Amino acid sequence: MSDAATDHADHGHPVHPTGIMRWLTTTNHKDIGTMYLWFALIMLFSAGTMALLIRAELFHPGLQLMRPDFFNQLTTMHGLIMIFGAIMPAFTGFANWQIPLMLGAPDMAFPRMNNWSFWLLPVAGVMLLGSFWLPGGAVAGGWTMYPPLFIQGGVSYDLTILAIHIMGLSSIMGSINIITTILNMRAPGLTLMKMPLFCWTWLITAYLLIATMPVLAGAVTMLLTDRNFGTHFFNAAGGGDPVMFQHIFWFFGHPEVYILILPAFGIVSQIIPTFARKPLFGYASMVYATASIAILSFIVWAHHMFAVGLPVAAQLFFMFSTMLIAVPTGVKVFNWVATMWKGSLTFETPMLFAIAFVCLFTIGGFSGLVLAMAPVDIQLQDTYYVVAHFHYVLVSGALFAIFAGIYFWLPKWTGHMYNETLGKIHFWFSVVGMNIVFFPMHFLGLAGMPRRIPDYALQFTQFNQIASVGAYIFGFSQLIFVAVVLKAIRGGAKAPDRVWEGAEGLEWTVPSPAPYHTFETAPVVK
Ligand code: CU1
Repeated sequence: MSDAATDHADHGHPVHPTGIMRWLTTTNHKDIGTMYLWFALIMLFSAGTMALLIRAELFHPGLQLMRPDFFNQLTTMHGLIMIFGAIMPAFTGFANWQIPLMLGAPDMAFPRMNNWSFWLLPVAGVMLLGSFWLPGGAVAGGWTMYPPLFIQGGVSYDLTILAIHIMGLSSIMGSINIITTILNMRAPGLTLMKMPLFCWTWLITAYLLIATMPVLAGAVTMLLTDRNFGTHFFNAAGGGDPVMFQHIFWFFGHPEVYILILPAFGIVSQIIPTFARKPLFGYASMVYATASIAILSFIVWAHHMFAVGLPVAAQLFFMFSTMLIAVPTGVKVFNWVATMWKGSLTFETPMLFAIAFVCLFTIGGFSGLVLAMAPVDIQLQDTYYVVAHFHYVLVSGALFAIFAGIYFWLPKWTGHMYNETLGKIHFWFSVVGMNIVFFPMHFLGLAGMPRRIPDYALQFTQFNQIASVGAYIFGFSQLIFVAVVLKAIRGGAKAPDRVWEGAEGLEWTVPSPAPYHTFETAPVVK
């Protein structure tokens, strides 16, 4: 019997498995949060490698590195894996680590289901990545899976449908866990309106997931039966309608973009008060703004479909409802700035990423307003302007918030300080690189360059070359991030109880990692 096992046995607790079995069977929210984050990092690098291959092909006009269908496979899988493999699991990792700590709960409400939620993900991840090696290659029709293209593809299309079902199952179980934990397991006296804002944003995100994942599952199931069982949901020749797929898909897809950004709002809302040494400005308005964004996200879906020939009344409705979302989003940006106003600001790496988030996410928000205008959108549909827009939202938005959160909580998670100099180097390469990749894409889109195309007309060359150089700067600087994280895990200066010397209560979480397998062994909160 190992020392650890004897130790546990001496205290009358069950013997815990070690090694790989520990990770396979763990019900500890911290272990599971850690696995989510490592999984997200691996997927980030996989899909990031695809992005670098895309930028390599686009460095020059003409075809030089790959066949056009392989290029389309890269753009499709880059999107699917970044969304479902990198960003969403990373936020779920934060949820697992932080929500029980922030609520004073011993663990998540359903620890065994939590384990299952995580372990479904590597299965789906292997299916998606492995599909590159199937006959015909991976899915090439775009991450949105529009028919009729998606109905015609090879076996990897069926595998992708199954992978999406599995990832949806994982998300729904994770959401049930988060909602139940937040509603039932808060420490005495911690009312909902006193919760750290990160818990609020995840509570609302979890409701969005439960409402939309079944819709996506329905859409891909109809694709599956159209492909294999002779139905004609989306086949006009059989009385179906391919546009109906777009309606169903975007009824999921638009709330999904808020699933990808609301937890980022939550992370940033924890960080800015800490480094401004002031409470968050307008806490209640932040909660109401988050809820408003979530509710509005269900009535804007057809702004992705202005080019399909919507009736004018529908175009106007979806245009104005989309613009309405700028109001609660503006409230949030105002509150973040007001929190910083007259604060005792310091600019460690988490704060730098949070400030970059506020500035650059707002650029993505404004280009979203531009695209919300139906007549403009019809011109810019399927151009690089759209690519620029959603990468400002997802890279300098979601991903930067993830970086901010990792730097912010890593000292509490590992007990060690990370290397601040390396963190700042990572920040500056990321923020400069990110803008070099994506800012020129606005100009390419306005000039008419279509997205998902491996070749382009000569007048687009310069901006594409600039974007590709930026992509390599951004991509390779992420190795610094991995180095910083590994160094902090292995050792380094001991993290103090109040890492950021913030005001008491602003850091919102326990000072050091709690004992292993908290849920089974920890006494009830005293
Ligand atoms: Cu949308």
